[in-house]
Amino acid sequence: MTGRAAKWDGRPATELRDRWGREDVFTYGTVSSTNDIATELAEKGITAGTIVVAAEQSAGRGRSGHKWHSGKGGLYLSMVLRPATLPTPSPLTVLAGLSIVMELDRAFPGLGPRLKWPNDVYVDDRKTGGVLTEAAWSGTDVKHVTVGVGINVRPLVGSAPAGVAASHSTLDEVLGKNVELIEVADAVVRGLDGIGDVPGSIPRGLLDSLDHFDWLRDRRVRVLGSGGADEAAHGMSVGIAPDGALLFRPDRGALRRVSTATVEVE
Ligand code: BT5
Repeated sequence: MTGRAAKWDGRPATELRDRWGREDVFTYGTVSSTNDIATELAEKGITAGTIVVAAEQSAGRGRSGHKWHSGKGGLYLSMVLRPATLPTPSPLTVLAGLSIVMELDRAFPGLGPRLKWPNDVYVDDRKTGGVLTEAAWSGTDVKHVTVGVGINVRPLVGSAPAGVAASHSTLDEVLGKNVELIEVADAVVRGLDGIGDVPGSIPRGLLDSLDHFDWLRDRRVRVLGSGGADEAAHGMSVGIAPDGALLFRPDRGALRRVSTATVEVE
């Protein structure tokens, strides 16, 4: 079910367009996924920087077909990017996550957000948000990219599945107050705007921050390959490389770079 709404968070799209300084912002009540809408708009030629924001999602999703629980009271926002090139693998997801975490840190003193490689926003050692980057290609040329961001703001009411209910955090609960959704959206938009044309690697000026906000650094982890738990490698997460790869030191063997994987702490 998708319903274009005149307002989001009580604000008309025109106000959000002015606030965020761009040609287009599309506001929705309930939408399947803001990434779907943004990607459809991108296919039709909408300008870079266009934002789609919804009050809730009926089919919010994460990576690899995971579900993203998207009840009312969270932020669900996607932005269209049109980078000239996109390396594969690309540092974009890590860069977007880092930029958002840095902006949340500035906007909400005491929150202490962190990036859990590659795409999770962690607060209070639990997952508060995530980034989903989806690119459309024409052969080897990138046509457009949609970066979707979900952040838990209000407490997730009853409908959250048990696994999520046990392992998430929300901004309201950690800060002990009603956080304004618009302030969360402002921080996310500033973070995404800061990416510019997607660089081939994370800019030098951000590498200290990458290290500082890296939630996995110096933690014991298991890295799950495509074979699932049976193929887990155990060791230490030691950092993130400028190209966005996780640096993992297995218990046996040399330091390795991991570009795609699920990482769990032990
Ligand atoms: C993500 O995937 O973390 C990316 C989430 C991106 C959501 C945004 S919302 C706007 C845009 N439109 C969309 O449809 N998506 C984007 P991943 O790393 O695969 O993590 C997914 C996992 O997080 C799930 O399998 C659950 O275990 C957990 N999870 C689901 N909903 C959650 C929530 N609300 N809070 C915390 N954890 C959640």
